[in-house]
Amino acid sequence: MNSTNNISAAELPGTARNMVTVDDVWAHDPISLGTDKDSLRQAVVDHFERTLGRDIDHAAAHYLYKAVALSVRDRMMEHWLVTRQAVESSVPRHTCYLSMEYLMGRALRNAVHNLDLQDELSRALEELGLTMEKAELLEADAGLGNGGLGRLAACFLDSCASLALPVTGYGLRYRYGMFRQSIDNGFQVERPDNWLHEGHVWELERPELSCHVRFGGRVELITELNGNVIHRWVDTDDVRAVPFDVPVPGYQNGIVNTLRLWNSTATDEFNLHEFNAGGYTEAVAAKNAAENISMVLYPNDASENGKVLRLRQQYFLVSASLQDALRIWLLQNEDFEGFAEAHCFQLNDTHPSLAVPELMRLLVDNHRLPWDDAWSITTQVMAYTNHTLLPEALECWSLDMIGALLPRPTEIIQEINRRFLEEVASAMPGEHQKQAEMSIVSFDAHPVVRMAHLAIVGSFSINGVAALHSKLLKEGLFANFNQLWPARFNNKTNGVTQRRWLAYCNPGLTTLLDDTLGAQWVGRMEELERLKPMADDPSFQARWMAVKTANKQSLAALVEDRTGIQVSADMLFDVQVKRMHEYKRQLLCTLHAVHVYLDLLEGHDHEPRFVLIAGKAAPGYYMAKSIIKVINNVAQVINNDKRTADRLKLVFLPDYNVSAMEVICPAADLSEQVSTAGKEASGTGNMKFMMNGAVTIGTLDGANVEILEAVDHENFFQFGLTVDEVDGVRRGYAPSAIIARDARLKRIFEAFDSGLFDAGEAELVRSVIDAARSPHDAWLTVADLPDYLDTQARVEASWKQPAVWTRKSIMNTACSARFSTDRTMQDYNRDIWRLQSIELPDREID
Ligand code: 26Q
Repeated sequence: MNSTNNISAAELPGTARNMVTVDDVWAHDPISLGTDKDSLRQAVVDHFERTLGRDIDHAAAHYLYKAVALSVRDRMMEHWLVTRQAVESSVPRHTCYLSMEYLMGRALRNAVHNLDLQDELSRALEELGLTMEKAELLEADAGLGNGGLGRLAACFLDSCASLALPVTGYGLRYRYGMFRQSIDNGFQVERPDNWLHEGHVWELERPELSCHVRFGGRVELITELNGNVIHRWVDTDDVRAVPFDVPVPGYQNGIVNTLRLWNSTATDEFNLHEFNAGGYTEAVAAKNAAENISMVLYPNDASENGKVLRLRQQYFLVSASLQDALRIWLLQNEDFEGFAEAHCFQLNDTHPSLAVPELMRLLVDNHRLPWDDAWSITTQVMAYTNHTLLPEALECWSLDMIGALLPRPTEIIQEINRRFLEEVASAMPGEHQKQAEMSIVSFDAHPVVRMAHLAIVGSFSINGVAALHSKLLKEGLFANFNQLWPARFNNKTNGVTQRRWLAYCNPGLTTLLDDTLGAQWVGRMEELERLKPMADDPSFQARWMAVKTANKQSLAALVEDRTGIQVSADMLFDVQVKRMHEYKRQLLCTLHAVHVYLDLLEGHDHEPRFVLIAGKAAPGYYMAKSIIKVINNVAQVINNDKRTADRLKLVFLPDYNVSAMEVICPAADLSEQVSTAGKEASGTGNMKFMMNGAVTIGTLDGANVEILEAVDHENFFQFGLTVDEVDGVRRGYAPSAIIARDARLKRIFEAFDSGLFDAGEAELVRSVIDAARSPHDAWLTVADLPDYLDTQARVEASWKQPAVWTRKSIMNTACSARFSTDRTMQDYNRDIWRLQSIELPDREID
């Protein structure tokens, strides 16, 4: 920026009413930073020497990444400022996406491509004797999420920025993200993910926008002179919330949206109070308690009930984010007239559902709105997305615990519930059972707050994440609510961003698509349909398979690097990567590998196959961890057998994360999506694989149903029980009878019973295998196994005919347009958010 400018940090936008405008800033700095090769090279050198104080010839590798990232960040800054001002000052409506998780992965490659810097920057680095690839690998993954839900939030942000939608992400800046997984003697071992230890180039701390969040204390009733009774929440332990902003660049459109992550620190007042009481150590300990809130991501992808720290995290996110939204509103408005029309808060599952009582509290207690006005606003702005059908994953908090931690929000929850139950009683007179079922606070001796009910009652929109999932929500879990408020329920099928999950992670295929279709497909996925006529063209097929083979070689290198196991790119790459969970049935895939292995030993030939499994188990989920051990035991036997070495390999790849998936999904031939029907809400890995030309073997579950609809049976290997069949099979389920009548199953289970895969852990292995053989197995693994083995045989028969297989592969990519989050975001925007796209000031964008 020009040195003559006279704008101080305190005057920057968002801090005061007399805001500096973009035009003011640019009047001082009319010349944007150069994006040509020479400017970029100079920028990298300057950052090495001036920002980082290193000598380019002798700098530790990490500084190379940092200097490159800072140079890219500089070029994002002015776009960020312009976008922020456009959003805060001129868009009529804005969405705040509230999520406990954002699984962003690495940022550099995405930023470089979205700013269209890749060619010039590569050339600049080449002149410095460096490469982009090398720089990129030095960035730590931002793993602030568990899996599907967190990555979905990241894909949403990318698509919103790319569509110029005014959407801000709000989340927590966890000091430790998703744990790092290593495998020791076949067992999962967790290590902390200290992802910030070398600093995080992409975040900007904004202490001037900090706010306080209250905990504990008690509620005082005060009668004012006019007779009004007001509630004062007093004697609280306050925590300071400090925002760190992360830029979210759109795809070559000049937009840079914001992900605002809250960091918790102690407040000065709080310390002072303790110090005055002479309690130095208590004060330091209290500071710890405050800082603890954003310390660590809970590594469960199904709710872990009852942990007070988790509740503190949820309220901290919600309170800080809503205070922020109200602060911004009040910069330009005197009251809350028009607030509802200008906002939407999208709740990513029930985790932020305390937003409902918190917005009420802020409006009623702090801003003195009458209850009915505040409720009208709240129910016009909140929208809830459900991500699970598993009843055990529905969040409930003990009323006692919430009441102690959050006394005033709890009173508000109870008042919301009282009014809601009145409404139910008049809409469904005499149906006491239903009233009890629907109540936000359960009617038990030890009442719990049902967070899904709180979210539903407070929201104008409730959506599931795939067509089947949304239908099952309406018919099952939320049937009573659907009867009361049918218009609130809707479906928004998930997607993935084709930029990260195709264009950037699969440059080989991108080049082929660019050559064939023109580069505009990246912004308009429907263009991929034009591949269909080429699906049988031998020369196109040859190019297609050459790309796939090269990608398989890259994955093979990663596998060898991490596990020492060598696999050939000629093998069928059969991949199941996702969180470890019984319902996802990694066991099916493993049992099939055992089947193939035993076949080979008996002299029946098979096509060479590489089975890759990866995923993390929640540290407290004993069964999921045991399954990892079983997979590793089986892998150990198979991979050490010279007789089958050129035919079969089974690998459990440790530490699955976003960056690993960027290497895995371009290399897969077969995508395993084999959950018990009715259990997987949507799945999104299924979409990443499909886009990259993998063929799915899958059950009719989640978004698999829509993938099948898009590609047709010819290009999808469907098997297994349907949702409608599952309950029938459960009654009188006798897995041992199914095993007894199928020689293949008998042989598999006998191999386990023989101790072949025990590796000194007979009891553990037996517990996993016996669970699958139990009539109480909720996941019906054995019920689906015969059809699964048959279907794998059909897979192999197709794989034997390269032209047939390649056609399926091409058709999968060709039909993947509807699984872009660009489509998903347009659906949310049409039906829920109703945002206008951001209009940037009329000036040239590089
Ligand atoms: C809740 C309370 C306490 C501790 C942890 C949690 C918790 C955290 C994460 C509960 C659930 C999650 C994550 C759930 C998740 O990832 N669900 C997946 O969401 C995807 C995106 O919609 C779907 O595609 C998957 O089907 C669904 O399993």
